[in-house]
Amino acid sequence: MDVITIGESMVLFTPKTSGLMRYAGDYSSKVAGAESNVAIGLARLGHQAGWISRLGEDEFGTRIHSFIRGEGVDVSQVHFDDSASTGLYFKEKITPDELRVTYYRKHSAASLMTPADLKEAYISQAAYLHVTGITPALSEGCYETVLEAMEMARRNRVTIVFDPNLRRKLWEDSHARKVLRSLASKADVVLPGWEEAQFIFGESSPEKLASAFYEEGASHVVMKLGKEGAYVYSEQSKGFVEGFPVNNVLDPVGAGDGFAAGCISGMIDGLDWKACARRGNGVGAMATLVEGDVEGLPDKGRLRDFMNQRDKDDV
Ligand code: KDG
Repeated sequence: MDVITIGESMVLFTPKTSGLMRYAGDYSSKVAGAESNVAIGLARLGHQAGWISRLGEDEFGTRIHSFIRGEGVDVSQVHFDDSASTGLYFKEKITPDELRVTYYRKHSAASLMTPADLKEAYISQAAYLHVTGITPALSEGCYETVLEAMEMARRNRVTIVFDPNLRRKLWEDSHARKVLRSLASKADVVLPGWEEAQFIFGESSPEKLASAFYEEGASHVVMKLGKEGAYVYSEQSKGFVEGFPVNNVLDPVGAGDGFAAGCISGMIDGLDWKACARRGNGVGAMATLVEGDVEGLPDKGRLRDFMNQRDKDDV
């Protein structure tokens, strides 16, 4: 296994019309969840990815399980729990510029995860463990599960990649700040957004904030700067990596997960840190061109064509 990740996935409903959801009659539905988005992104790029989670023993749980398995992700460590429901999430396009996300996931099956959901033998055979700041926000049990997974990874020399993925709707700011900072300090690679880094350490430049994560324990920091690209900070290399700005963004949600998938894909392929960030930028940009969190994630051929075309356009 190249990468193992842990987290909650939900059925995502999007009204077919814009405006407030109270007026919506028709919805489309898809599958989403930051960590499974990354696993799917990696599988599309030809890597072996596994996803650990719990789902409700209900139709939505079955749908998510089938979809993620169908994308080529290993779901052998996903448990169905008949004591709770699968989480749901709604993405409302109120105006062309205003997107609102609403969760129905309190006490969901995934929020009942505990360290007992983890098998050390499963985690130890991976090269990378990917965790995000969403899972610890779901419940105390989920927080302990993430911590335990990181400890298992550390004991077995599995490289830990942490994406803060701040979701302010899920927890209180001061608690989130403390937990995200502490988890980042236990990771090898941190993939924060610039705004998330400022939330944790206070307003500052990407260079200073990346070095703050480094000083606290991460050996590599790849900071997401949206369409501007990324900033890389590690002992071997430091500097900005240009992004692939796109004019026709259809759905920005999931771009960060695309970035993580591209960046980790580069790490698996042994690229240098700037090239990892560049691949992350490419996958992140492509994710925004299609509606849905994962539908725009490319395979290697499409990614290569997109990045080559952009390079030609720049000449
Ligand atoms: O990064 C995209 C995620 O935000 C989305 O898939 C839903 O996992 C999700 C969350 O917790 O917001």
